[in-house]
Amino acid sequence: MSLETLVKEVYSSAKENKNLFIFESTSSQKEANGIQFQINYVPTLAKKPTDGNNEKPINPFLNPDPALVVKEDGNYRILLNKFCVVPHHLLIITKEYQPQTLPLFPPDMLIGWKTLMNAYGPSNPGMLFYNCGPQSGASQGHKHMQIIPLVGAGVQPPIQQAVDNIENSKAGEIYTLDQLPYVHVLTPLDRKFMDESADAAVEDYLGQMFFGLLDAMFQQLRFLDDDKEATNKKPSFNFMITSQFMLLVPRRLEDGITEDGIKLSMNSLGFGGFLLAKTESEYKALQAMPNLMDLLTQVGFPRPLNHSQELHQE
Ligand code: B4P
Repeated sequence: MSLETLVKEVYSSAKENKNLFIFESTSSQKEANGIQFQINYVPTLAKKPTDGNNEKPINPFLNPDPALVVKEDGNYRILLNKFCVVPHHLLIITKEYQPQTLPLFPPDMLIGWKTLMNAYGPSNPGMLFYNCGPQSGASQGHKHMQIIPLVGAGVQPPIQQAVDNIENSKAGEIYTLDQLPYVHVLTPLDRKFMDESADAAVEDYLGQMFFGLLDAMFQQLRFLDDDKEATNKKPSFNFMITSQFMLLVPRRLEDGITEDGIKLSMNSLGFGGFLLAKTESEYKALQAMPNLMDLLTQVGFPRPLNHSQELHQE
């Protein structure tokens, strides 16, 4: 059975048997620096069940609910997100405990890529993201990547609108985008090479691209001399990969504060162009922000303006 069919079947049965929570959302768009951000308003998420104030929080990924397991694959499990806003939201978790503070390694990247390419059908790849480290917006400490579908053939996340502005973009080169005022590094991917290559070559390629980006990210952080304390902390970053590109954004803080003084936790999805509001005041505060980029810049590292050109390409 194809992974796409398996995802649909396990999701339908988990939904029918109430093994997962589905949170209804409404969304609106708001433009910032030429990108149409999507603001998802999910009021019922504020009432999401928790495991109380346990001194030792339960690790939900060590013995996950079998009703949510889509597939066992070597050292990994592909699992449905128990608390989903977007149907068919998947997690790829390591079977054995590994900390979420580790970077992704080539085998993580390979299963991530293959799942991304097949979970929703080859013409509908989704977006994979990884919230790494204490300031990244992650709530679970057991290593997990996440994949959400992007509904509609060929659909890309809002951030693609900025990626499309790179002139003569070349796979494997590292870029920073003028529209993004926070430190980030991005590389377009050679999907044709990956479609036509054996797993071992794809794994090598993805590993090289990821570690190349990670190096470039640390290089950019070394340019910043105004926040040594933050850069010396355990590194946190948000990572995403689509069928087109990889993006890394280093994180300084978990929460941003809106003009109205409302605290909002941000994860990788924010940098892909998807923002989340759990209360009406959060939703209104996001809509009222003069520039949503300010929120992302607060939780990332402001980018020094005079470096924008010299870091443009490698
Ligand atoms: P983390 O990396 O640790 O954290 P997160 O995605 O930021 O979600 P968080 O858990 O902080 O929840 P939040 O209220 O912000 O990921 C852990 C993942 O494991 C989450 O997806 C979680 O739901 C899932 N999980 C926890 N316990 C589980 C279990 N027992 N079995 C299976 N899965 C389990 O956000 C709530 C939901 O909204 C999350 O799914 C989040 O990914 C999603 N979301 C966040 N921003 C969004 C946006 N802009 N648009 C749509 N959805 C969004």
